[in-house]
Amino acid sequence: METGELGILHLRRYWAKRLLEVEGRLGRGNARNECGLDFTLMHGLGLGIVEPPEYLFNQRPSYTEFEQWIVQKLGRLPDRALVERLNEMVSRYLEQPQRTYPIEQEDIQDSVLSAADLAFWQENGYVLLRNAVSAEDCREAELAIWKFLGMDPQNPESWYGITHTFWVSLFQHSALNKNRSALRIRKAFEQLWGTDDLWATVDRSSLNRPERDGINMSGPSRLHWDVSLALPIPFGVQGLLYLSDTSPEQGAFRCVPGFHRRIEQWLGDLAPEQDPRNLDLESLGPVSVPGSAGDFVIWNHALPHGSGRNLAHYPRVVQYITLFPHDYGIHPVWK
Ligand SMILES: O=C(O)CCC(=O)C(=O)O
Repeated sequence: METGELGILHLRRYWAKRLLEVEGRLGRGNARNECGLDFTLMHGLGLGIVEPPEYLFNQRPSYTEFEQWIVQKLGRLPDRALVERLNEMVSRYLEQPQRTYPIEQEDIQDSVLSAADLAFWQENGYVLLRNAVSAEDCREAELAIWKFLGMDPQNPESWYGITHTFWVSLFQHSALNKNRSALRIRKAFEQLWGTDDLWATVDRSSLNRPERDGINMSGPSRLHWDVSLALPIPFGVQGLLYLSDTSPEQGAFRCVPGFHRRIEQWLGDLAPEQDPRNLDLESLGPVSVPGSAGDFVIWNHALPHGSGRNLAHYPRVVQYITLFPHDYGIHPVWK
């Protein structure tokens, strides 16, 4: 496989596929099911999956320019150990069959979720890991977000400019990166997947403002799934880190407890004309999951979930972080 200056396998193919997509020429025949590979490569490199396609679509750069853009975004050359780990991941992705998760047998050292946490997880499909990150690290990340948005945490008038909606597209920041590599978060994901061979997402953050003039500003407050509902739904998890203390009425995360255990039956019982995503999911009984700054929520992606409406006085500030194995199942059909 041809590599460029950075020596990263599959990167050139990723670049070429995105450019074909811009031109509408990436047919089914052009690419194997490489969603998981593209996903892991971009997150593993530290870029995430939002900025690289945006840059490629807008600029249509040469491959050399793309590599230069990566170095400039990261503020450094990817180090040798990372390039080696990525290249090994690419080879394994292409050559070895996917594993079925969670893996029961692997022995995870220094666990952070207790037996009671794990029992709660099995039953409810979510779990709250207290003090996943220090108050200081949360504060750093929160301040980075306020600064990026050009808002003053002490001045509510500054919160309601027209440009901010809910999501915060700040990806490259040392405070956010530090949280992505927090040890307690890593350990919790290792316990739930059953492996320590995990990659961290480089995802967005969000700032969920108190409602004003009766306008709901709570982003994805409608309950939803981020995974395909084509059966079978492979095991998967998502996570968020509270950067500010969050009471239940302050737009806390919400989900339907235990739905991962009955989703397949529920989907199977729907009439063919019923679209699960457009049904009244509120009637399924969602709960709010409040937390203090530094607490981390992990949920099974089969749970309908969303943010809550913020009826309090201070924004809820959150960083999304998920750790995942490169070969976790992604259903090829989106439904
Ligand atoms: O921010 C939240 O509370 C929910 C986030 C969400 O719905 C999502 O990540 O899909």
